[in-house]
Parts: sequence; structure tokens; C-alpha cells
Amino acid sequence: MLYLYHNDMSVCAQKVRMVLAHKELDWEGSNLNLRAGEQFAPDFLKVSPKGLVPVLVHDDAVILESNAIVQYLDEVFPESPLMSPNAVERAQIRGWLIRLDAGLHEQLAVISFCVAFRHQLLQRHATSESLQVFFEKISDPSRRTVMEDIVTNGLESPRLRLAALAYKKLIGDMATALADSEWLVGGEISLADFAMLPYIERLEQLQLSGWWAAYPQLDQWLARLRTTQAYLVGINEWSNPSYIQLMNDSGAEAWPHMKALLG
Ligand SMILES: N[C@@H](CCC(=O)N[C@@H](CS)C(=O)NCC(=O)O)C(=O)O
Repeated sequence: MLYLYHNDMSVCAQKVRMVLAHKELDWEGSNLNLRAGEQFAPDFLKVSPKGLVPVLVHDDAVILESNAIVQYLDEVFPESPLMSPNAVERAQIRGWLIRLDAGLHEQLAVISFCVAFRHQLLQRHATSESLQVFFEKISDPSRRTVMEDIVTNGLESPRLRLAALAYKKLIGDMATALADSEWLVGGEISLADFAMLPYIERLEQLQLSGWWAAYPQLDQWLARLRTTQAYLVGINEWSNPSYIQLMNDSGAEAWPHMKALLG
């Protein structure tokens, strides 16, 4: 049996749900409310010591880290494969996955929180004492430092410009990969496409699609992915309208600032 601890709008959980849907696997799960701090519940910390989703439990095996989870699923359930039969292409697919763990995931968190999600936390924790209690629950000191900065400083965080520049590079690389190809690697949809989709769609929800206005191939790629069963079942069905509204509204307000960051 497959059991997933996840969150409706978490980008790494979206990636895992897309793979589950692509492979038409049945699963059960818990959708943790991350703003309410459900990831800090002692029972969940026993499963995920850093208090992070997603976590996959397959029979007795507990698998942490979304990139490990999607590669595990692709190995154990080989129907509708998401890794290429070609070794060079497999290396390229892994390269896209590594890019997320080598910084892009954190950079997306920086952008999402500076523009939108910090407002949810500031509303929930109206006093600085309450906010401090929230930060102290984040066990990883480096993650805690980043969260304190982005929630407190928002658009003024120095990390925001660095995150925007990393995205500028990513968008250029994706545009190159998609210049003459429907998918990021080779001629078939792969884990690379499922991995990157949430990281681009989130920018669109934050009203940042102007960052790739010069590259229509990115919008075409997004549109193609959105017709897949994986997207419809793995992302669309879990979409949380209040999060989308917040991202749209605060993204529109932040756009002049965000545009200037790359100017
Ligand atoms: N490298 C991890 C990152 C996991 C991660 O950052 N998860 C976020 C949601 S996207 C989370 O659980 N956040 C909990 C929190 O913010 O306290 C993975 O790929 O699974």
C-alpha cells in the first residue's frame, strides 16, 4: 500500500502526485496544513525528522525527499516509464532533478514567501512572540534563518534578488531545451518535465510570467503538460483556491518590484 504525507500546494508534493497519477497508482494520504504547523506534530516528526513533506510510505518502507520518491516510484512501478532508455538522457533528467535540490527549491520558497506566503504567517502570528515560537519549531538552523529573513523582510530580503537571478538562468536554460523539442529531455515526457512544472507554474500564479515573455516555448510547454492526466489529477484536483487568490493578488502588487529585480 502507498501512503503519502503531502500538502495540496507544496511543489514537491505536486511533483510526486503527478508521478502517482501518471502511473495510475492508488494511494492514500494526509494533506498536512503547513501554515497551521501540522508538520511539527510529534507523530509526523517521527516519520519526517525535519518536518517536511512529501513522505512516501510503501508497505514498511519510509521514503523521504521528493526526488528520491519519484525515482523510487519509477523503478518499482515500471509501467509508463518516466526515465529514458538512453543513458545520456537519463543523466540529463537527473541533472534537472539535482538542480532543484542544489538551490532552486529554496529559491522558489524565497520568492513565494517574500511575495505571498509571509502574509499568511504574519496574519496567523500577529505578535512577534508567536512568530518566534513558529520559527523555533523549524529544526534545521539554515532553513530557520532563511524563513526568519523572508517572512520578516519580504520584498526587502537580499535573498530575493539572488533567487530572481537564479530563475533568470533557469528560464534561459529551459527555453534552450524547449527551443526545438516538446519536452525538456529527448522526445518523450519525463521526470524532468514533472519536476520543473510546479516551479514554473508557481511563478505564473505569483504573476511573474513576464519573466519569460521572450520565450513562448515555455508557455507552450506548460499548456502541453496541463492537458496530461498527471497534471489534472496530481495538481489540478488539489488546487487550493485561497492560496491561488493570495498569490495572484500579492503577485500583482509585487510585480513592479519583481520586474525591476531582473531589469
Ligand atoms: N528537499 C525536500 C524539500 C521538502 C520541502 O521543503 N517541503 C516543504 C513543502 S514544499 C515543507 O514541507 N515545508 C514545511 C515547512 O515549511 O515547515 C524534498 O524535495 O522533498
